[in-house]
Amino acid sequence: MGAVIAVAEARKRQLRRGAWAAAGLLLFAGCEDSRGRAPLPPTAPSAVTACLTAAGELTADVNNDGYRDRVVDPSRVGARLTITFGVGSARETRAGVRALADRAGEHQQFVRAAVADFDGDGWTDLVVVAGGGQRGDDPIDPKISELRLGPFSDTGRGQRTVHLDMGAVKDIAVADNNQDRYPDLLAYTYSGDGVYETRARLGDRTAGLTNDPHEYTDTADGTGYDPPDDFLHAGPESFYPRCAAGDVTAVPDTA
Ligand SMILES: [Ca+2]
Ligand SMILES: [Ca+2]
Repeated sequence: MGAVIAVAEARKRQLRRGAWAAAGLLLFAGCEDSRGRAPLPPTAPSAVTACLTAAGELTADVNNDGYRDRVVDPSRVGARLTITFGVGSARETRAGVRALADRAGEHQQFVRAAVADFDGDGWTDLVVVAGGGQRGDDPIDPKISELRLGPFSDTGRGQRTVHLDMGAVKDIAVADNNQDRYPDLLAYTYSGDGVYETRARLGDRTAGLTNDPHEYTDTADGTGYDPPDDFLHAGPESFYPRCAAGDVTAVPDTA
């Protein structure tokens, strides 16, 4: 009799586990549906030439849908990065840093984002850093510190996510730190005890951005809360040609 009860109990537990697993799958599928998926892996180079407008805005097809997208960041430190997807087309939509940080960045105190083709494959990549503010003497690492390799979606979902171990980052920007014409990432980082410093993470053909602390290049030490001059000279200008006359206005059919 005891053995029969034990078998019945085991069966019930099995059913409960199955029900939880099914619920989990449904929940996961729901998330993916509501936020969309990463764009399909590209099978050919982008038909849209990445270039800079006269106003210095980067335009490229970052989500590989054939439509030109425009990237601006008036803050120059990643705080107000905004991407307009499908500029001038019927499907034009806009996404700021919180939307690009996706679900994980939704409730964070601060979000920073920057774009560049860090791994040199021709597709624009996205860096997202998000978390709580710095309080007190000890640095607080961000909750999210990621490179999302492009093409990426309007919710910031890329082909692959690379975790970046950059410490307590506050601001980020793209720059050519080692003057090799390839984009690197500047990070304004809290070192603790009121001291901030600027570090560069170098662009890397394999990883996208180097993850080895020995590859850091300290560019300046600073105290206080204002990013140093390095950030004033950062931006996409070094890495892209000026747009030709027809580049920015040409969009595919808007059906
Ligand atoms: Ca696009
Ligand atoms: Ca890339």
